Amino acid sequence: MKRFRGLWHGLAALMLFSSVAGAADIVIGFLVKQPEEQWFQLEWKFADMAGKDFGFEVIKIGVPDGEKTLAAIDNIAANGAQGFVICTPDVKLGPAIVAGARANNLKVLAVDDRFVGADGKDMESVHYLGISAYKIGQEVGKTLMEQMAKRNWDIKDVGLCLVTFDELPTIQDRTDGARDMCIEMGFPESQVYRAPVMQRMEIPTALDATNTLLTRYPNVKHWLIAGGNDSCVLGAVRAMEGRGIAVADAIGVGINGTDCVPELEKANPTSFYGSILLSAREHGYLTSEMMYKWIKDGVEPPLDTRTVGKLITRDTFRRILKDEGITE
Ligand code: FCA
Repeated sequence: MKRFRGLWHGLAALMLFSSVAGAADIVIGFLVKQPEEQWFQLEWKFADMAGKDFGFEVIKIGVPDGEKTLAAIDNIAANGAQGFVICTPDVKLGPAIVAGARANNLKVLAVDDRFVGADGKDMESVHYLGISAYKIGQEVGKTLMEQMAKRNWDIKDVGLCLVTFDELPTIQDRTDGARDMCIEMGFPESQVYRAPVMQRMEIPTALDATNTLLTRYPNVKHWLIAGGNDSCVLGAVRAMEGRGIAVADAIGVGINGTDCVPELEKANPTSFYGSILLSAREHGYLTSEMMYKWIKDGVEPPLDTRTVGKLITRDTFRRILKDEGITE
């Protein structure tokens, strides 16, 4: 009897093992340009969740430049992947990424940042999931104008600081949307000032860009701040603090909603008013699920999927982030 039980346990273990091995029959890559950013950490977290739910393996690789991107594509193919989701470090790498995918017989889905072809146009034939960037920018602009209306600022003393990164179309659309909405709601166009960040959107690069701007416009008393993402706006907020601009004299609204959590958790409010929270779940989970079903069942994802965002502030972020599965 004892021997039978042992045999049975052995068989059960074997079955379990084969089902795990079977689960890894499908392997996908998930490559991101800035793995240190909370946004991308969350995309990975949700990709893993999809892998667990559907039974596929996710190989996660940070790809900060072109060389690492092309090496990662070869690497995941060598490790059995049949496709990958990617937020590229440079949209102009699009044609090279597509060539690398073809050479390795991999399917590719671009997330967040859409590939741009040699002709400078969006590569519309490459499947893409991104945000409704212009609309989300408009929400930033609307929030800034509504908050400004609550303060008794003389409009002639106000500047709109736009922390831009025009190299990336999804970012340009966001800052254009914010600017256009402010102007539409009555903000003087001549008081819109641009602070372009260099190379990468990070807090230090945004801080430097804003410092340059503040040096040029020392007479502005109050600031509205919009930018490509949370890091851009956080950098601007830090620059203003560094110049001694009072917390109440600036209003910043970010985009992502994931990289500003420590800021919103601070005991005392800063000028960072809130952020438009994007759906890391859809960008991580849904893209991975699409890739899995494409590989497994031949179900081709839609060519262009756009996601929306919602405002979070110090008052609401805890509840909303919990509902979205971002925090416990
Ligand atoms: C771009 C930005 C990220 C995030 C994403 C949706 O890739 O760099 O911070 O906003 O779009």
